[in-house]
Amino acid sequence: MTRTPPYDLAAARADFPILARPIRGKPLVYLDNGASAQRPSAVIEAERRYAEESHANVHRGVHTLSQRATDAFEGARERVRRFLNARSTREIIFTRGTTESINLVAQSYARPRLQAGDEILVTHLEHHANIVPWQMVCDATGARLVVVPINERGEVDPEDVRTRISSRTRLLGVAHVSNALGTVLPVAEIIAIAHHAGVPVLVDGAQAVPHMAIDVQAMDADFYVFSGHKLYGPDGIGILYGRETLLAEMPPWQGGGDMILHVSFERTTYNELPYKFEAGTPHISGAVGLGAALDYVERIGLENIGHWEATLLDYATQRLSGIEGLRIIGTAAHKAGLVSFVVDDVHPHDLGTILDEQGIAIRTGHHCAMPAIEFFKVPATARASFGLYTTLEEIDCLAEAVIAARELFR
Ligand code: C6P
Repeated sequence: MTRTPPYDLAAARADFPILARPIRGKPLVYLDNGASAQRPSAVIEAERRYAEESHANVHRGVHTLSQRATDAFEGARERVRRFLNARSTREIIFTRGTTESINLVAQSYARPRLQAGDEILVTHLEHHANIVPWQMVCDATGARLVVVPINERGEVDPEDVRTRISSRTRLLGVAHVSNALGTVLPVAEIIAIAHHAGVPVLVDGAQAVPHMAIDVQAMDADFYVFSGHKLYGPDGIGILYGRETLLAEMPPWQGGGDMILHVSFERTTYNELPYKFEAGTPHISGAVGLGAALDYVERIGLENIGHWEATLLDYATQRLSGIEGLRIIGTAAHKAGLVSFVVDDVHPHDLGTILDEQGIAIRTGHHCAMPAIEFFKVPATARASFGLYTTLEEIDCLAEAVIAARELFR
């Protein structure tokens, strides 16, 4: 495998001002992109320009700024539609992020349909955001959560999805990429199996969108959710894609301004899609920043980014697995750009603290995926997650710092 990035990596790094800031007097080695990616100047500038030139509330005023703000906001919605290849902007709902998107589907799609004895299916490697909202609606309705197992590499066998689906299964929630293990799940195959049994599928795309092009029509997802901040965009903004026929049948989740057509004390009628699900003033500048982030990653090319991250993953796997006492957690055949690991005699939190002293940012803990981590019988892992600006030299820094930490604790 050639180890040359398919784009100008130095130029891409220069697009991210924070990467030039020393941390604890050392050059920053930012390997916590799975938690939140950094923002390029194009995103920071787009938000600033919006605030300086176009800000007002959306959908409300006849004045020029309100119209400009509305155009910017709705332009961002169309940008997201193209990014996901959704059929219509009516299928694109702005939310605060992945977590809120899943809660919206749990409360508005699942809860009104669930009866005692019904089942919601999830896999063993889900993030808490794709477990707890379902547990909450199960508690409220008497439905139950059924879990599709993972194997010792951290993979989900689609056949196990088939055998866990019953006549009571009402929805399947599945990650596209595991944040704790890096596994890329065969979501199109899993969706086909679920649809064969008449079960709709929500795909948690939080960890997938930064690494690969997404086509919700090709994969046939019913719901697809992600957050702006993991995709080089702002925090506090995210997306719920929903198939229009399903969204149309769902009641609003939150009530307030913008989601109504007419209000009286006797009866309120609701706005059309997508506004029915967007109560209150939205995060307008966040949507603008998200649109700029999508422009940015598509300019570099998601295929190019995925290609480079595969090289990084391959190199990191080689370097780390060569370290005595280090065990990689999550060894799926198909992984995205992150490595979770444990090191004999060094608690992951200690490792994270020691690495921080050298300007190296990794995440340690259960990564909000406790069942997945506990499956591997470890209390926590250290996780290095890569971005489009990660270099091979940064992986060398990581490996050398891990070796030094291990020496320290011996
Ligand atoms: N995972 C991580 O370090 P929010 O917080 O709503 O933007 O995203 C939640 C979420 C949902 N699903 C998956 C697969 C995720 O990875 C995350 C966020 C971060 O892995 C923070 S816990």
